[in-house]
Amino acid sequence: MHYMGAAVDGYLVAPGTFDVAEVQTLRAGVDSAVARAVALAVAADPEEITVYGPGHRFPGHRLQTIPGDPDTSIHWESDRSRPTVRNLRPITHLDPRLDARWADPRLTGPAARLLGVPEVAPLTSKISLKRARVGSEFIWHQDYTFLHRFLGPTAEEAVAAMVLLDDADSDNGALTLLPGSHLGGPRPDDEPPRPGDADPVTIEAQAGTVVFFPTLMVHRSDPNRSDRDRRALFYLYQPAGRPHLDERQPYEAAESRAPVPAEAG
Ligand SMILES: O=C(O)CCC(=O)C(=O)O
Repeated sequence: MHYMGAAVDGYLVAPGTFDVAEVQTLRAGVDSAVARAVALAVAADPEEITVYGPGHRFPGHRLQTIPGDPDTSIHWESDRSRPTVRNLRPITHLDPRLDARWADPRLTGPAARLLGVPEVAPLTSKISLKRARVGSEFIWHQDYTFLHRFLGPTAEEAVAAMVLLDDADSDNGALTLLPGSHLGGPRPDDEPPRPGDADPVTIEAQAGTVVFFPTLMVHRSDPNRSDRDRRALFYLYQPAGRPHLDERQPYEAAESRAPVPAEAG
């Protein structure tokens, strides 16, 4: 396996981790899982949908938990005339083809390496669909911010394995990372790179590539301005022996359990 990204940068890029057939299987699993969640969501009480107002960083976006599956939330894009899922979290429990990959050594090996532990366990999963022409941007953020609500400071002990389900480039909203930013501790959402930070790196890569990065890694992505989807499936790992995110009680005040974006960006 060829990895790009030195340890000091904090991330790893593993091109060709999944072959074409495996990517097709994951796409089919995602399609089925999203369809299942959407079918449940349409039956939901509209009162239970949080709509972000004009002052919010995602104005017009809606966040909805799934009836009967309250730990699962859909984040909708803003255009209501064409309801489009932006994110769904968690997702792997909704399809066995997605669940099957948790134990894949091509994911667990690099995740353990980045975390510096012998074994890892599932923390949570998510899909970022970034649909053609519709998929919106992710602002600069760290996944740490969202996870801290449940895990407290140990939220820094987790790694995302981002599996590209489509070729990604700057036109369709490829991920941009701030190398080395994981070493500088938590930062506010939407804060641009600081003087002294490394230059941002946009990961243009083919479907089947996996990008591994820790929760303190600052990252963002542009809207999808192309006619091509840019789907990415995330497996988040933590050191073995710790409970899944959905089994955790909130770390902070009780109100932090209120619906929060499936992602901070
Ligand atoms: O899909 C992307 O480009 C970024 C996703 C992300 O940052 C997140 O879910 O926190």
